[in-house]
Amino acid sequence: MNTNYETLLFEVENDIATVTVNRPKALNALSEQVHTELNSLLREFKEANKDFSVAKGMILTGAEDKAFIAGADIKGMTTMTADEAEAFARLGQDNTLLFESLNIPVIACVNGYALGGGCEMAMSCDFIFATKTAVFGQPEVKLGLIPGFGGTQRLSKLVGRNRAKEITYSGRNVAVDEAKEIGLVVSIFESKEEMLAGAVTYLSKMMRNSPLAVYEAKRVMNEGNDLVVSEGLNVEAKAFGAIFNSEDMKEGTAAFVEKRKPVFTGK
Ligand code: CO8
Repeated sequence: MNTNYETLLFEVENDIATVTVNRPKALNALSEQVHTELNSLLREFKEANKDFSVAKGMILTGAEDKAFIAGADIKGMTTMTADEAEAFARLGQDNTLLFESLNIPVIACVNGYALGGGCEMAMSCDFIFATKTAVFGQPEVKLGLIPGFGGTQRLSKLVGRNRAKEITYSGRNVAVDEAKEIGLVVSIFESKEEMLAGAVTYLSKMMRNSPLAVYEAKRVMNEGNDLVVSEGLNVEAKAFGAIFNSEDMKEGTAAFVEKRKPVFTGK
């Protein structure tokens, strides 16, 4: 895999991949270059990791302490035409869909500002950890814009439509305690170091489970999010049946009966 990017850092340690948006001087704002590089990285990773050989969990974070991602790059947007802006929105949206389609759990580790596009990227991860200084929000209307990397859709699904409208129409900051209260954030940590260590601990625990079963749970839950319950139940039943053909299912149930720890292979 190509791991050399100008605006991203990518490393894998103990089966956990960490993607860091690395433009700290611009508070990690999402320029076209960031989204283009992220698109290449996620596509290549998805292909290479079909058998879980690259990583079994992923962390998305921002370089340094001040910001996770302070939004789309406002300076870059000032010269865009309407067509270019739509293409930029679609590129960013594609990256959110890529995070959702990865076969492993992805935790957004939010340090400092997660505004606009930053909040949107975090919401496309499986869940969000945050430091006590984290600040969320969709301030686009203050710039004469609307959210364009999925915020008009995903925030409602996470916190309810009325709360999402109130946050989006006002463009106000949402402090981390409120973000946890409304279900946007799962856990709050004292510092970035503690948060990253917490994410590694959490992912390591999940990695003792069948990677295939975790992926199927993620896939079915994400797919079901866009369906009415009866259709979602159909997707669930099909996946529940299909997983009975897996080696992991046979190993997991046999290990229980034989009173031993399972050894999962992701097959
Ligand atoms: N884009 C570009 N540069 C940024 C951004 C940004 N979003 N945020 C911060 N920066 C830059 C600043 O310009 C500054 O650079 P310089 O020193 O060269 O002037 C540097 O980062 C440090 O920022 P500040 O000096 O402003 O730091 P403060 O501590 O004073 O303030 C804030 C921090 C409050 C986070 C402030 O920087 C801010 O308000 N940033 C903008 C936040 C925002 O509005 N985000 C939403 C952007 S719009 C968006 O995300 C739309 C997504 C969908 C796009 C769809 C495609 C068309």
